[in-house]
Amino acid sequence: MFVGTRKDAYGVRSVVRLVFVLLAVLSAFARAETTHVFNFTTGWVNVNPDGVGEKKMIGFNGHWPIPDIHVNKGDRIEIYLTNGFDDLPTSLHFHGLFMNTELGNSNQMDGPEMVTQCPIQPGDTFLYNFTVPDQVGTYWYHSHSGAQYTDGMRGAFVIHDPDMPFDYDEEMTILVSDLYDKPYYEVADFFLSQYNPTGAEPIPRNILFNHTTNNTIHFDTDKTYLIRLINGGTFVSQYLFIEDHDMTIVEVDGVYVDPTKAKLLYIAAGQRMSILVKSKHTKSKNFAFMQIMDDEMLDVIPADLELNRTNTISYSSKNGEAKQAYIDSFKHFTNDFHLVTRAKTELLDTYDYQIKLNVEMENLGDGVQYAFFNNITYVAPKVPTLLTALSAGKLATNPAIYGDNINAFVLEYGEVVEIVVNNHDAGKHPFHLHGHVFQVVQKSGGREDGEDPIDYDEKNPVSAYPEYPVLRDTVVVESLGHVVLRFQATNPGIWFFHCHVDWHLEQGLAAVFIEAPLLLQERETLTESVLNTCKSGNIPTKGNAVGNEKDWFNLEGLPRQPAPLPAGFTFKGYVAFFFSTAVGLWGIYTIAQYGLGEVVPDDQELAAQLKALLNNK
Ligand SMILES: *[C@@H]1O[C@H](CO)[C@@H](O)[C@H](O)[C@H]1NC(C)=O
Ligand SMILES: *[C@@H]1O[C@H](CO)[C@@H](O)[C@H](O)[C@H]1NC(C)=O
Ligand SMILES: *[C@@H]1O[C@H](CO)[C@@H](O)[C@H](O)[C@H]1NC(C)=O
Ligand SMILES: *[C@@H]1O[C@H](CO)[C@@H](O)[C@H](O)[C@H]1NC(C)=O
Ligand SMILES: *[C@@H]1O[C@H](CO)[C@@H](O)[C@H](O)[C@H]1NC(C)=O
Ligand SMILES: *[C@@H]1O[C@H](CO)[C@@H](O)[C@H](O)[C@H]1NC(C)=O
Ligand SMILES: [Cu+2]
Repeated sequence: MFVGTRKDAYGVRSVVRLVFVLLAVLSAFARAETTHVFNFTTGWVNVNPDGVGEKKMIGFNGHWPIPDIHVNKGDRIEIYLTNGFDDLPTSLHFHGLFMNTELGNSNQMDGPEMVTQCPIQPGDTFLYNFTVPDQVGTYWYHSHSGAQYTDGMRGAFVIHDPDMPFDYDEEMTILVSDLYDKPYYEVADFFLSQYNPTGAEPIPRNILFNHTTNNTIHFDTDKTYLIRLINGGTFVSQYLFIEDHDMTIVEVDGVYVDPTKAKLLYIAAGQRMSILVKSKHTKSKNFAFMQIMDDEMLDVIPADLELNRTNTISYSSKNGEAKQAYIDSFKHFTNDFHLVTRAKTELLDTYDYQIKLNVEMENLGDGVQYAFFNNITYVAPKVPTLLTALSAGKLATNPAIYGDNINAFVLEYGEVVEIVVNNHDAGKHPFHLHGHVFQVVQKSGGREDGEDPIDYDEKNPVSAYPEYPVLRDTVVVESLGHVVLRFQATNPGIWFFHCHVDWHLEQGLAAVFIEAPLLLQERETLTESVLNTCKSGNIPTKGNAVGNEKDWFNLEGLPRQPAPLPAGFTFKGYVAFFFSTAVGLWGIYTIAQYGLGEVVPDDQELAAQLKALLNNK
């Protein structure tokens, strides 16, 4: 179950690392620390983000969008998050922040519910209290409770660098995203139901450019702008380009890279890229800042869906809004695999522990389509995994206590971990690791649906291992392709590894890394916030995955994935069966919208029935 290969010891590396850590601690203390205090209460706000119609979005203190957070390296952040919903849990994750437990931070500030904390219950307040001693650049923060951030609970989180190595005159931050018609819980409920047996991902009604459509940003002449771009969407990747302006990539996911000219950017959900852009010498024209959905990710493209959205770079309001600009080919986007880190961090040229994760999507016996790593779809345990680790004593290094439903992998302190993701699914997946950046040491291209997947073959890699691999926290594995990632396990903590297409996370596409749990036990003390929110939600704060403290290997009552489809019941048969019995008009209508037609193309009669139903509607 816990597939993995561990090689040898790592003694020398950890000594080197210790020296590095001491230096980092000293430099963190040398700087004056500012504390930023925020008091946020979640709640619904009626707004019209894209001009298509009013809908409820999740704001803070009655306002949407929620604010961007700007801090300096070394600062402290204290966020009091109050759950102002009537009946929904909430939480906050700070995407890309290490929460480095070696530098005085705590794993329990990371945010994913049932991984590092209990969900915050209505009326309760949780204090997120942490510093940013070891990172600079572009991050973001968002809810990590179900697909909650879909409704706008997402904002930029920028750590300014006193030693910024690139020259520029001004900077701006732009968060692109996608927007759905219905509230996230309704979208998720339908998506994960027998009414959606093909697992077709919900189609957004629009993509947004910094929380709206047809947005305008202002440029002065003869300036260099640093533009921080974040994809805070739930699903679609976006292509971005600026008409008649060169873009130079200087940062990905908080890591500086050698300046790299780009015509077209590709940013998947969870990823960030900062670019330098030189403005024009005259104000005679305004230019388009285009954003385009990666339509290969959509199962069907509704006729009224606008894939391309035009925003304006305005030099002068007299010039009006920019017209749509075009690009010859989507193939020309900059491949992040070829970016070179500015720090010239060398390739971790071997690994101590290899974790192979095969991605699959299948229907289980309840008719719902789930996503799997190695045949296991993540099902949240009854006790947050961090709380199990902290209460288990020496047993914390035994993956069995965390349950067989979460893809738990225990990492030893200091070892080099290699994650191999073989994608056996025809979709693209942006995989995100909490608590680390990883080196992307292999990244294959994709294949067409129906072709054989290209699995990683260590003896015959698809490309040379880069000398200075790109480091990032979210990487896209192409359709039926693979990625190979390496990092050193020097941040004790419970770190979630999951697809950042939040619908796929909802389908269970996740694993949990239990990194150096015994060291973590020495460092981590649970705060009142964690204990109170657990108590309020009647969630145990001790014990194995089901809260058993007496028999750590007794997992009776563990939430597990549904049973497989009955033998001999094929997927196609299931879909046909579903159609001949289903009567829910709404369900059928929505399925038709999502294009089930493609799955049962030869079943004329069903198609006719469906048409008739729709015409009668
Ligand atoms: C946060 O705001 C709420 C409501 O505005 C207020 O009741 C509470 O006292 C504030 N808490 C802090 C710590 O400022
Ligand atoms: C953007 O423009 C479209 C028409 O092209 C319009 O329908 C929509 O309301 C505009 N968006 C906003 C936020 O005004
Ligand atoms: C935040 O954590 C720091 C370090 O542990 C502590 O000194 C401070 O009191 C905490 N802030 C609050 C409001 O508890
Ligand atoms: C993007 O939106 C955030 C949040 O409202 C705002 O603070 C920021 O200034 C906006 N960026 C630009 C370039 O307007
Ligand atoms: C969207 O943009 C692409 C690339 O510029 C272009 O080929 C396509 O025609 C555009 N679609 C529409 C509907 O304008
Ligand atoms: C997943 O299940 C299939 C079929 O039951 C089996 O052949 C395969 O070995 C399993 N893979 C893993 C990694 O457990
Ligand atoms: Cu995915």
